[in-house]
Amino acid sequence: MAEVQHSIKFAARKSGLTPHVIRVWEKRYDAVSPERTDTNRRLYSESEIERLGLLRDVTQAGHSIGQVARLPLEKLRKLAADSPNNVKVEPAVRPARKTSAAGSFLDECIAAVKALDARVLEDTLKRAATGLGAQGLLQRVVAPLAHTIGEMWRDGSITAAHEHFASAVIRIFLGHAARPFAGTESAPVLIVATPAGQIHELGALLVGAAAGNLGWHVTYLGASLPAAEIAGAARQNRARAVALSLVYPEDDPRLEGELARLRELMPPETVLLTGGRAMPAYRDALEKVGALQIKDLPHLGSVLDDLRKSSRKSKP
Ligand code: B12
Repeated sequence: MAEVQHSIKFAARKSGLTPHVIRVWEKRYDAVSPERTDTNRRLYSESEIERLGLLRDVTQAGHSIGQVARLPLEKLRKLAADSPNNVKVEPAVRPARKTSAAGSFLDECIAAVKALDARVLEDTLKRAATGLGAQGLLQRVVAPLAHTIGEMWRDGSITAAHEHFASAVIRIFLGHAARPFAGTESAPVLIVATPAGQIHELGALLVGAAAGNLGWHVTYLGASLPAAEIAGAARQNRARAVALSLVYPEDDPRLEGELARLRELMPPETVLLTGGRAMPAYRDALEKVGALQIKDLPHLGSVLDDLRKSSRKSKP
């Protein structure tokens, strides 16, 4: 009996990919070879749909589509089963394209990334800062831009060079953008870093820029710092809080020890704040050290306000 064949819509729903990603993976990487109807519509077999789902899982776990697209089904199954993030995750959702000002700044940024045009990217970020204010720039343009770039790299619509380029421009821009936000001498101090093993830095930069804009005195330490260094900086600057960004990996066995050491070495009154896409994976370890788990930048704003109020009250 002939195998049942399905439409691209069905294949997308079952595999958790978008039809756009399926087409790109087919055209650029030969990931699948669907049959065609008389009217040239794609038709996918059950095994091709399984293949697409597995490709989604392994790319989500960190393999690039170029490396895995043509692997035989058996190998893909094994790779997915061995992958450290072997959990079904919800299909990635790209930020909805709005026709709002933020949406069009975001579109312009994406076009500049595709064109590798640093001048246009910087200029667009500057205009977004003026048009939307600092928090609007960070929450509605830079954060969704980082997510979109990650998705586009994963689905193969941009290359690693585009991703590196965008990260470099955003990093420099946020470094400069944070300066005019720097708080006064009497402002409470926030130390921002990522712990050892966490090299993704944009989340930490976003947090530093957001806190600086809210009047905090930010000491930005950068990425992948051992606990003793972070704690030393917290003691030296009498920090009210330390903010850590956790992005990738989600299964680093050393992180629990790093967090415990940090809590032990930091002044007891310094509050530990954490956020980032990998944060939920370390929930138990974070609870053990009493870290506040903050879901996004607006939430950070209200936590920082509360901390500020409570330090004012406790001052003689
Ligand atoms: C830039 C980038 C890189 C750059 C990093 C450069 C740098 N110096 O930072 C480079 C190119 C080096 C890189 C490398 C890799 N990357 Co990368 N990268 C990204 C990208 C595009 C942005 C990363 C980032 O900084 N995000 C941080 C912020 C912007 O996002 P967020 O965590 O959701 O945080 C939000 C909030 O939670 C909040 N927040 C963040 N931190 C904190 C902290 C506090 C205290 C608070 C309150 C809030 C807060 O701010 C954000 C705003 O909403 C992401 C895409 C993405 N969706 O994030 C992929 C991504 C993180 N990378 C990924 C992967 C797989 C890799 C590699 C393994 C690729 C490879 N095959 O080599 C390597 C890993 C390197 C390593 N050893 O860790 C995957 C991770 C998938 C997974 N399983 O989790 C992602 C998600 C891309 C994807 N869609 O697949 N990457």
